[in-house]
Amino acid sequence: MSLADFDRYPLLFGPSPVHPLERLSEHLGGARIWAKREDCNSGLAFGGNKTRKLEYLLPDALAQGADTLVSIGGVQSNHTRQVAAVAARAGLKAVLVQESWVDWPDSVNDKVGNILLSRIMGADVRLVRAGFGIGYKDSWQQALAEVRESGGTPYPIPAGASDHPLGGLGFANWAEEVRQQERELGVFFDTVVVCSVTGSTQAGMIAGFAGQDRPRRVIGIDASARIAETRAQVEKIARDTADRIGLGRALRDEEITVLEGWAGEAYGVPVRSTLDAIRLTGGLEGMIIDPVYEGKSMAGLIDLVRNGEIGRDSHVLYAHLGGQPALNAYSGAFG
Ligand code: 5PA
Repeated sequence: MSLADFDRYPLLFGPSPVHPLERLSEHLGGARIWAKREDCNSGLAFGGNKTRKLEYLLPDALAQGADTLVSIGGVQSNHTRQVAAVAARAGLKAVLVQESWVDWPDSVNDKVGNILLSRIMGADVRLVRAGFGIGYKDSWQQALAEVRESGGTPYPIPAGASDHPLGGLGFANWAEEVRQQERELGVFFDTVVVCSVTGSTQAGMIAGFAGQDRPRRVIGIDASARIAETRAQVEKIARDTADRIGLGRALRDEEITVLEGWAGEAYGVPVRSTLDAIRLTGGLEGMIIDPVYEGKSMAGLIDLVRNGEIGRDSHVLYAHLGGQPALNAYSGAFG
């Protein structure tokens, strides 16, 4: 099997845009930094990385005769909002379990941003009190059982569409897209920086790039503050995806890099470096990033360029994975 053998339901506008971040590169005074924009990859509710993953899960859901997509995330999950959009687009129902993953004292946290959008799109949004965790949760199993009991046919999508046999394919395809865009642009990105939490974004990239001729670094930045779990999940999904798309060799350990240091104390809670990265990127580029994910991976990129870990002659591709709607629940952080 190769990637091309898997069914894909087109949900994106086409290849997501790639462009240089010139003022940020100048400001940092090192590597040339570019961005590839999953935040504007589609017309579905502000897009994001899950829309791309769901291109490969949706055909499977339809083939199984499912009528309801059932998924899970935090109250301000970007993933569940994208599941709601994809369900609407495909004429399916969505049941979304929204757990209290983040201890964030904002009075409109469960009313604005992602959860508001999911409600607008007609999803059955269920608030459940339970802490952060990327594994299979009871609340999700229960939602699946309830859909079955009421005569529906659920299609289970785990957190971030990650721990799913098809979860890594979307970003394996992203790697192929990058290769084609590089050819058109006449540039080679030796380093890719990406935020990791449930893992299949980075894992898919690793598996996809591993089949290309020129090696490059894919640097994952943990945003969950649980580095061992993130690393294990990225490794598992990368190896599984590599097998699935017929890589024909085992991934080497050094191909799997997830760094800690920018997540702060807890998932979903921005720290100083997160807020600095958000302001810097907004102020220099007009590019908006969020306080849960991209602000943390950008903080990582900034430090790695400043300290020379990413060299001056590097061309870095920053994967902008979306997530801006959550900013509405974080106004207090920007006073
Ligand atoms: C998310 C995830 P992975 O989960 O594939 O590692 O991607 C991390 C990530 N950036 C990076 C943004 C904007 C994201 O939304 N979000 C989750 C969600 O519920 O929204 C799956 C956690």
